[in-house]
Amino acid sequence: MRAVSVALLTSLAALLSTQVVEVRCLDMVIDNDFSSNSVTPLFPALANANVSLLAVTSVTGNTWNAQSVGHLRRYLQAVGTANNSDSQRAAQVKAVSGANRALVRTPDSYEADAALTGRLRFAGAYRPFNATAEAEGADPSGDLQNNARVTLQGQERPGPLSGALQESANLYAPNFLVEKSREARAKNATFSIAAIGPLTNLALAQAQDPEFPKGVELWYQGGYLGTGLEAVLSVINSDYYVDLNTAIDPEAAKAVLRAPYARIVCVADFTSKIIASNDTLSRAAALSDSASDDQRYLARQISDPVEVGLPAWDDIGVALPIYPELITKSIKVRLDVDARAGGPAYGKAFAWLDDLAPSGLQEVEFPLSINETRFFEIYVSAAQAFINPK
Ligand SMILES: [Ca+2]
Repeated sequence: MRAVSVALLTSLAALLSTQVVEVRCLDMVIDNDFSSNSVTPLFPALANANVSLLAVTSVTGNTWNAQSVGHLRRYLQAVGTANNSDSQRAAQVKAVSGANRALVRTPDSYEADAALTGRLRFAGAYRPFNATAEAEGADPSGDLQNNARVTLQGQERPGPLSGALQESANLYAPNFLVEKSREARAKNATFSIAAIGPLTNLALAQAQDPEFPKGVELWYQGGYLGTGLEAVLSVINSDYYVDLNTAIDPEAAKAVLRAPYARIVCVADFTSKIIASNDTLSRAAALSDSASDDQRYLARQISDPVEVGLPAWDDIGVALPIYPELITKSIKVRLDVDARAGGPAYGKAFAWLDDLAPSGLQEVEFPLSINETRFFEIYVSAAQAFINPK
């Protein structure tokens, strides 16, 4: 009997120690083109104590980088104010400014190519300059020469920078990423980048240090393969089924997706089908009676967005590296981006099975579906950690 008990205890201890080892500790950077109402992708990373968020980096995409990093700083200030461990961890996160423009594409080249390449329903920073909208606080677009302008007004404006935000104010994202990869490689480790904007910062990091990709697990919200048909099925689809991050900077996307990252996952087409229900949004944005101004501000990002009903593209792009078990079906492909300007394939991704692919392409994991119920549970509880903190 005693021998059995000892064996049982030993195997229990082994089981427990295995479980301890299996708690994921993830070093992570989120790289994004922040615009209005884009705080929610930060929540799952900030709310999970097993995620070490090394920084959040900014890039040009939906708007110019200067405006994007302004939004980011405001979001990080709002999440860092509650007196609990999640908020204290969030207050330590760096905001790092990145590339001001794509490698090659500009608003002018986008317009000049449109007769051959076609148009984007939403063209982000490549939309024409709109002085009236910008005077009212809208995200800047067009006028590349003056891309450092910031139009944030009222509650959208970040306050004076202090702490981690001040310390990181003069960092530059490509340099920062190169350094983090060097540090990881020196420990024979990797860190994860949730790249939920154009890949310009990563392409610039690679140009600085060809070894950079080897220290990085890349999770890219882009590389859509099925847009050809989906985008013509309805007007809404022509907005939702666009590989915008790739289209904004096709040359960067091609360079990055061909580079030897430790892992590449393209979080693409399926995300455009995943849209939070009104019930999910109201649970995520629920406030207590004693909510602070910052908590009310964060709740409005969800409950009163500039545009309603958008897919959870970026939220999924950040959640999957933290919770890869959400993926229910995935394939492996060899993927490339067409970066030849002046034709309909410019900025579009293509893929092949291994044995049929052109040479020089990386293997890419391509999830096709996730556990949406569980994803939205994480979405709600992560938002509530900052909107209705305990
Ligand atoms: Ca984005």
